Amino acid sequence: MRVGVIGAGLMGATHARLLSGAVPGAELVATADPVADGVTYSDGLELIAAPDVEAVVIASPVVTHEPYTLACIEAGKRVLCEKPLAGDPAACLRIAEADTHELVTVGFMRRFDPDYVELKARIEAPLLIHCAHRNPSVHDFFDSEMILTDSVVHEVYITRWLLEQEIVRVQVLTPRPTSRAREGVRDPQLVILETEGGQLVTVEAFATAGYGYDIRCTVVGESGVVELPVRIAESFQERFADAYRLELQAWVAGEPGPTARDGYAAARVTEAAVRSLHTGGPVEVGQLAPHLGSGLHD
Ligand code: ISE
Repeated sequence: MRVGVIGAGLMGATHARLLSGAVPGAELVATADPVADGVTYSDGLELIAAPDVEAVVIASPVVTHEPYTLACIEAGKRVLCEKPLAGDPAACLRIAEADTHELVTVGFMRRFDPDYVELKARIEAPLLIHCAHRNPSVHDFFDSEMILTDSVVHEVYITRWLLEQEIVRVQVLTPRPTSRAREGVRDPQLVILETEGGQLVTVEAFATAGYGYDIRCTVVGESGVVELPVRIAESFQERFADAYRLELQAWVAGEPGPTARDGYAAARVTEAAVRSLHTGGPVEVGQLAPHLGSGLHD
């Protein structure tokens, strides 16, 4: 598959490197970025239109995800779009509605992580999940809302995948901020998700934990507890190196992955979480667009 990568930042560079050798059947044929040196195109739309580009990876800023994803759908090209799928649920819905041929995959790579795959296989009659999402540090532009929309969105996706349940209610509580948090940023945060089946999920999100990148997940079931092994890394690229490679391999091989509907469902939950962050109370997620179907069991 001849792939073009839009965005030459951290994730674009990671995908481009993997596509140039680590992914059987893939060939990196073009890159695009408005400011980086050494790219094929400055405009992502030109890359999407290029006849030698069969499929596209979008790893550019979130505001560009909707126009680029829609252009790929229009051109009939498969696309792997980094998370979050778009900046708000309405944009995600427009993409999901346009994606009638299921050309869109969203970069929720954790479901390809071998530890999460094993965890899912061992879950029986789950009642509760406890998650922690700790980053050593984040960029200066990371604010309280991004902790939800950029970081916790992974737990939202992965708990829907682990439990095969939609999330119906969310509440965000915040302790006093760490002294490492930027002025006005609520870090850490405690997010409580409730599923349609009555399970509860807690997520401690700590964007400036300092000591390392540390992802935990403990599933409490009726007859036992299963959890991810503890693997403290320096960065998410290190912790999820296998997941990023396996995600691309699955995508190139045409295997199922996170869909545009998953991106839309996750955005609905993080939007509700942002509202809860500001009010402190629980917020209902509301019904997802029924015409998109369920899609929880892919
Ligand atoms: C980052 O954008 C990612 O996607 C990482 O997987 C996540 O752990 C981190 O919190 C995000 O900022």
